[in-house]
Amino acid sequence: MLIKRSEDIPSSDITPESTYLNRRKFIAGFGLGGALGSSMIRSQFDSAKVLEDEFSRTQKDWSRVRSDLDEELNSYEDVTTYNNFYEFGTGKDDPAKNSHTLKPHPWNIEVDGLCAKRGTYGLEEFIKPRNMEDRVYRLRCVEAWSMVIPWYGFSLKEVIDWAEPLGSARYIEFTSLYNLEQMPMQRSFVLEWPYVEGLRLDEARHPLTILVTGVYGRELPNQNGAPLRLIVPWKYGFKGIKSIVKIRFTETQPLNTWQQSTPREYGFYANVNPGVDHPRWSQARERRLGELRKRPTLMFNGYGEQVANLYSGMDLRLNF
Ligand SMILES: Nc1nc2c(c(=O)[nH]1)N[C@H]1C(S)=C(S)[C@@H](COP(=O)(O)O)O[C@H]1N2
Ligand SMILES: [Mo]
Repeated sequence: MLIKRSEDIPSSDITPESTYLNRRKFIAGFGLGGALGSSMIRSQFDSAKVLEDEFSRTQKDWSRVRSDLDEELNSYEDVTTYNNFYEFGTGKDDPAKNSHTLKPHPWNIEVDGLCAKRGTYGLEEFIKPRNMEDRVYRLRCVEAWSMVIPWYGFSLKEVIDWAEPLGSARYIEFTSLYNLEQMPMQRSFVLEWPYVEGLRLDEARHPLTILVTGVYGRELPNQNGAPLRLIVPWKYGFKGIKSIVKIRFTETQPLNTWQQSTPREYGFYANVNPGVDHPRWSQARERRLGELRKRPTLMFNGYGEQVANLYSGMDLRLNF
């Protein structure tokens, strides 16, 4: 991959607004150390020039993609310090604090179920043949906050076409890592582990659905679901399962973790829908991180033109 490991870069300095001035501060910051160990500082210092070049390249790219969506990006800081990843705690700042125990390399992906390519694949061979792209998508959490994030990944459709699902396959199921050493909080029973998600095969094949390996032009930090996670931009954030170890093609609808845990509150579809309230709060408005005033939530998170046809004829009150 072209991109830098995220831990090589102090997150506080990576924002879309980073200017020449910020970049200088960023380089000067290498001398400060902070919480970093000395070997880390040395390796950062050695690669400072490389990073500066990389940094100016990505800045250019971000201004282009940003104008495509016409919305301000959330900062790298927001994206990597305000997270949901219950394997590392239920607080928004827990994943950034606790996910250092996750080891995203080496990593294997198991492909299973109703398809021709069943087997276990190393992450590299699973990812390398795909068309990697930068894509800016909104992420809307069911808890009524949202962000705009520059992801780096590839269409899930590429994997599906490669895997050759059988005619009987109608759904795809994803499973996160279950590992008590890397995810010690899986000893507690906040949710059933491992975390599981699912999509109907036509949703999974939609060009907006991506598997993500990076964010902000850099390798996905552990707290965001390294080394591989799902993003389905018209659905609530909980569909975006992190640290995926298994993909399985099925005939029957997978039971996703949140539906299993609280079926009254979380369904299989989880389409962003301002007209269907969560039983304990409204879904009509959302707070974009960094903004004070709430904004109205858009049907399908603003992607209705592209995805509404997937649900024609369905009652989205029943299928929430
Ligand atoms: N394995 C796993 N995946 C997960 C979660 C989780 O707790 N465990 N939380 C989900 C929820 S509720 C949201 S909103 C998004 C948050 O993604 P982010 O932290 O990268 O913004 O991850 C989703 N994927
Ligand atoms: Mo969420």
